[in-house]
Amino acid sequence: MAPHRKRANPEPPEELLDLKRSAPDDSAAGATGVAVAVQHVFSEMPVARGVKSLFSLNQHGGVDCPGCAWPDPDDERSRLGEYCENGAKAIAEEATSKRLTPAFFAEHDVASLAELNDYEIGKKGRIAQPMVLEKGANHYTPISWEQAFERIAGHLKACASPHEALFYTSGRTSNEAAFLYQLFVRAFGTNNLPDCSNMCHESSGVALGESLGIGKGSVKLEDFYEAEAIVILGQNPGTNHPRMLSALQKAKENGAVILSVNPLIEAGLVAFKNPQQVRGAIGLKARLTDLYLQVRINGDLPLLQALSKLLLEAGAIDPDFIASKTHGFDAWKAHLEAASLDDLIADSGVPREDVMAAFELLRGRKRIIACWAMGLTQQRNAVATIQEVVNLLLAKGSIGKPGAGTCPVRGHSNVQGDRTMGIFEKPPAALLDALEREFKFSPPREHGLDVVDGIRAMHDGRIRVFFAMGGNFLSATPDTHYTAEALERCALTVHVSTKLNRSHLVTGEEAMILPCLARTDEDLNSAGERQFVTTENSMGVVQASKGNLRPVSDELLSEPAIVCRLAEATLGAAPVPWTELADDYDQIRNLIERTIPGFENYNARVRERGGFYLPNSARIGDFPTASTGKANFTVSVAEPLDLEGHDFIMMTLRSHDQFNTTIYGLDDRYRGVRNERRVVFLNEDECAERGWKEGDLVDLINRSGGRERVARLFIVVPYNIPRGCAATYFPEANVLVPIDRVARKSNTPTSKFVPMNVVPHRH
Ligand SMILES: Nc1nc2c(c(=O)[nH]1)N[C@H]1C(S)=C(S)[C@@H](COP(=O)(O)OP(=O)(O)OC[C@H]3O[C@@H](n4cnc5c(=O)[nH]c(N)nc54)[C@H](O)[C@@H]3O)O[C@H]1N2
Ligand SMILES: Nc1nc2c(c(=O)[nH]1)N[C@H]1C(S)=C(S)[C@@H](COP(=O)(O)OP(=O)(O)OC[C@H]3O[C@@H](n4cnc5c(=O)[nH]c(N)nc54)[C@H](O)[C@@H]3O)O[C@H]1N2
Ligand code: SF4
Ligand SMILES: [Mo]
Repeated sequence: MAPHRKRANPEPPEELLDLKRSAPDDSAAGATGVAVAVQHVFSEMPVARGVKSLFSLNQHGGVDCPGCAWPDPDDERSRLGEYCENGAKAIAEEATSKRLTPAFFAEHDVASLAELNDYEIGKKGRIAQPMVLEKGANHYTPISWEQAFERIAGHLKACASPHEALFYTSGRTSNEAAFLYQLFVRAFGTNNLPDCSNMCHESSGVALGESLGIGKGSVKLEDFYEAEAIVILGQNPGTNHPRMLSALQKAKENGAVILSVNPLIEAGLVAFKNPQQVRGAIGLKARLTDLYLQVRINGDLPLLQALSKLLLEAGAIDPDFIASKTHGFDAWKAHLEAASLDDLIADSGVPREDVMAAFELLRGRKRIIACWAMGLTQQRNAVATIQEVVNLLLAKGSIGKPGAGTCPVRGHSNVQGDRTMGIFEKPPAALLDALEREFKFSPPREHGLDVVDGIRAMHDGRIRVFFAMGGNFLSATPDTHYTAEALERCALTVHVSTKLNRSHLVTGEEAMILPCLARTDEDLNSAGERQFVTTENSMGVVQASKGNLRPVSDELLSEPAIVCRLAEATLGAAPVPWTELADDYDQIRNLIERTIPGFENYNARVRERGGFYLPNSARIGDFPTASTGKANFTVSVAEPLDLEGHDFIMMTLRSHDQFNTTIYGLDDRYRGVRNERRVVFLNEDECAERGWKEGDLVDLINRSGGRERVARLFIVVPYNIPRGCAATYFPEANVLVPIDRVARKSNTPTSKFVPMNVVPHRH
């Protein structure tokens, strides 16, 4: 750590606002959603800019929403709003006309900026020019792009080995930028390419790869309209994928039944007032969930096994599909036959009558879609649970035909595309072979570091340079204080960013912020032509995104330009003509076409309305698994609940007013929590038994792996949540998420299963 710098607090400040409570909502969206959306946009920018940004959102030829990865309809799109409340908030956040000038950084030192909460930090505006934090300095000062690239290149070249650098990616980065970035990093000589997926759907990728031979989901949006049943596990679409509710509504109108599996009764899953329909806007609700299974945290695996056991016993399976397409059925069947139904039901936490009702709903239905998100992926046995979802679908013959299949609902708008482009610390040999063929260099073959192992490596002093393409590494990762120490041991930390965040404040010896264009910004090449980038959504559709707003500063560079200039400064013009590429994204797409499968005729096809679908083997009933060449049933043993001596299991969630670590506002409207984020939801009866009342101030403590972690100053909110379970918001509670509790095989932090105790707050 630099000798003289004042240390910035890595955690959001311990401060309370003024909690207002109301009963949780029983439906999502509706007119309030629209009003809130518009209010967010117009509080950040002039009306004309706001209108321009909203009208191009998710339109053909317009901007792909920088919010979540939910797909747009393939067919005609409504001129008046193919977006949701949270899409509008994402736009408000990035298209804001407020900007952070050098004067701002001269006025505030890094330690005092860290005393602001994340909401306040985000509201400061867009970063307007490259900034450097010199060794020992307390203030960021301006630096020219030229000098910035020279300085970073100097640090990279000073590494004793390329493996002393770590290159993180968040999931908003376009295909073009991601492709160039991984190419640069591999030409530099390492596969140290951790990404936000490591904390997100990594467990899905591993599970689906082993079971079905492809790490992505198999369904298209249209499949929702043909499904007979949709099971939604560990996902809160009303907040995190709001336009999924329109798809669910349509599915329901076409006769699908919907089962929700969640420890919380989430408003968006219960019912929906579609703001794009007159009925919804005037408040008429469409009921969505037919059966709500309120599992205990991580009770999903035993629940799925109980349901499969019942389906097997009833013969409600598809023997032809099982015989022709799968492997391992007999072992799986034997395993479930030997298991005790009573134990499985008890372990799931779901009342027996609800399990039986779910069985009855699934029994006669053959076209089933299973959707899931972080409630399943961020568990120690996440891979096993997701494979149990697949087992059930396989037994029902419910993959590889219309109206059926797997739907891991992805988070960031291009997180899936970034992986397709090769942002992966464990690259497949075929990708490296293709790079070697095309670019005539030998890419490193040894696996690189993922997020958790990268943090450990920094902590051990094995990493000199940390470079982040987007994201907020400090606040998004587990064990905030441990991660802060890790970052502080680097010689240089660099962030390519749009907005200020806490990762810019807790840094290596030297630090830089490189401000980039965002999705909505106009991206002009040297001839003054507007360039577009491309992204891949959660269902494998690749489409164009063309920004149309004037950037807040002339000093912003696009992400592809930043990669090209850094690459040139570090490696020179070989093996890739970097400068030419930054000026013509069609050329980048030509290189992608030549090295990544599925992108034939990329430039032409992505210019067609709605883009194109990437090939998907599982969608067409082909399961090229490495082990057997068939779809694999897998046997998993439900594990005993391991609280490591603590009283509660805590899940860390998103409120309705945030995008990951970006805090749009202070309300979680659907859960009836307003103007506060430092809350802990606890079971109502347990609160009564322990004498805890709403508003009591508590500290939360975790002692996993012999290290004490304390999250101080939280407010008790008695809530409808299973006994022994608790919930807090991410990132305030990340200080408690132990770095050493990770999912097996995927190494994902178990952010939905944090053992903890609640004690009265100590001043
Ligand atoms: N507006 C908005 N949109 C977003 C994001 C955002 O922050 N804001 N983030 C984006 C990203 S990167 C992602 S990954 C997705 C995240 O989307 P989600 O996965 O929906 O996000 P979480 O808030 O983490 O919610 C997880 C849900 O899982 C439930 N859950 C927790 N533990 C369990 C369990 O053990 N079993 C079951 N069955 N359920 C459980 C919780 O009650 C909650 O409803 O959203 C994306 N979209
Ligand atoms: N406890 C807990 N921790 C979690 C989770 C959880 O559920 N619980 N969820 C995990 C999940 S699913 C994820 S995906 C990660 C998210 O981890 P990250 O992706 O690292 O975090 P974000 O908060 O999405 O990053 C926000 C920052 O990205 C920058 N940014 C925004 N748009 C752009 C852009 O267009 N270009 C560039 N270069 N920068 C941009 C802005 O500076 C902004 O401050 O967090 C994980 N952490
Ligand atoms: S559902 Fe997701 S991608 Fe669609 S408009 Fe809303 S935030 Fe944007
Ligand atoms: Mo995510």
